[in-house]
Amino acid sequence: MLRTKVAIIGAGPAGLLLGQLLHAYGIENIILERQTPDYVLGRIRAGLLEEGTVALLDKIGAGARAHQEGLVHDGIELAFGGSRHRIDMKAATGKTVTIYGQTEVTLDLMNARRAAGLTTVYEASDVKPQDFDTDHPKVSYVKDGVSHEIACDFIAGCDGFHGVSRASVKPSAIETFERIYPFGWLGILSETPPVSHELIYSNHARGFALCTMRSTHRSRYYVQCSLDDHVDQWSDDRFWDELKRRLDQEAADNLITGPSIEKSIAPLRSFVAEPMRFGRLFLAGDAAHIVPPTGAKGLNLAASDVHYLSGALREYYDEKSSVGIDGYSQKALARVWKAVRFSWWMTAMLHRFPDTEGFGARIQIAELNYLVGSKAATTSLSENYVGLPY
Ligand code: RFL
Ligand code: PHB
Repeated sequence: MLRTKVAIIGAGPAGLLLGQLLHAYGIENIILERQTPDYVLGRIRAGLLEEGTVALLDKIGAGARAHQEGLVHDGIELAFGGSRHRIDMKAATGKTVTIYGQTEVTLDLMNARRAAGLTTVYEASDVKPQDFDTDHPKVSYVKDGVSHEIACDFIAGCDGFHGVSRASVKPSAIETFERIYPFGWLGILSETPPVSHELIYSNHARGFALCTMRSTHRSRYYVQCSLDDHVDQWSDDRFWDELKRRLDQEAADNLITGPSIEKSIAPLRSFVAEPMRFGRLFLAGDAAHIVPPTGAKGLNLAASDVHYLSGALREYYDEKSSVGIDGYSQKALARVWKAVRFSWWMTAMLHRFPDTEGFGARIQIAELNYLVGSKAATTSLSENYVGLPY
């Protein structure tokens, strides 16, 4: 039987970052991933990193490209009532955010892992965390039709929302909290320069829209859509037309359109599982919680979780202390819930809900006007958006 200290399930950002942090602390680990490396790299998801996330990449020596190629943003724009209003986050908090795609973060982490000679088993099927309520946990899996087992001290479930880790916990040990929103986001990626230097979040009677980017020549745009919509109902022309209608005149006039190179629909949900530790199994990232993308917090929460978890495991091995691992769940959840609240609030303020008409729409506009006109409200938005301290 193979043996390691920490068996990590999932080679998304949470699993890969955890693996490198543990390696930096001298704690050996193996990652098991269901998909191929190309499949993992092909998932177009997050685009915005908090300073704390970039600092973690730096800590493990994988931050160089994020600094070279990432776009540092000092603020965002909020569009409503036909005009745009800038929120200067750097002035409010002294902090910035970095536009750098999840695909690039994942690639940098994969390269760091390969350079360090650490094991990742891709295309591992039937992965099962076992005996984590004993002192001798193990993970079984099948690779190329052959069954294997890894004996370990701890299991880290970094396998996303649909993973096996959370599903392996007996239902009576876990409590979940969920809100499903009555709409989705239709996103496209195009090889076109972004319409504006900074992100534009738009509240519009036709629904929310977001203008973001991956680089100075690659744009990412989203429009709120119905949960019943299918991507094939959305031609590129229809998408561009709808986006323009949801932007202010200047942005609509400046928008450069082009063929989409990716188009997908994502449902929006808030979800938290409590606790995040079950004996010798820890959950981190999307395996434990989901936020709607409106606040750009998902990937950044995965990073703060694994920061806490790696620190707790370092304490366990270096100082022979269980204080860190005993406190992991509470520490992580305190930050998670603040981001869940922020993402829910941003979502509620910016989207059209079935009952937004009339009163609800007026309240949204009043809130947005308050936000851009009040230093206290601008600071509150900013400190959450750039990322609360770890
Ligand atoms: P992941 O990325 O889902 O990785 C989990 C990995 O586990 C593997 N896996 C398994 N492996 C072995 N056995 C099994 N049984 C397994 N089941 C699953 C999977 O194949 C996968 O490789 O979770 P992780 O690492 O926790 O990372 C979380 C982030 O991916 C996620 O929070 C963000 O993408 C969310 N998100 C955003 N986050 C931000 O911080 N900023 C953003 O701007 C942002 N924009 C977004 C987003 C997510 C979006 N979608 C599509 C959900 C925009 C969108 C549209
Ligand atoms: C993205 O670039 O994909 C992105 C940015 C900010 C968000 C959501 C998504 O709030």
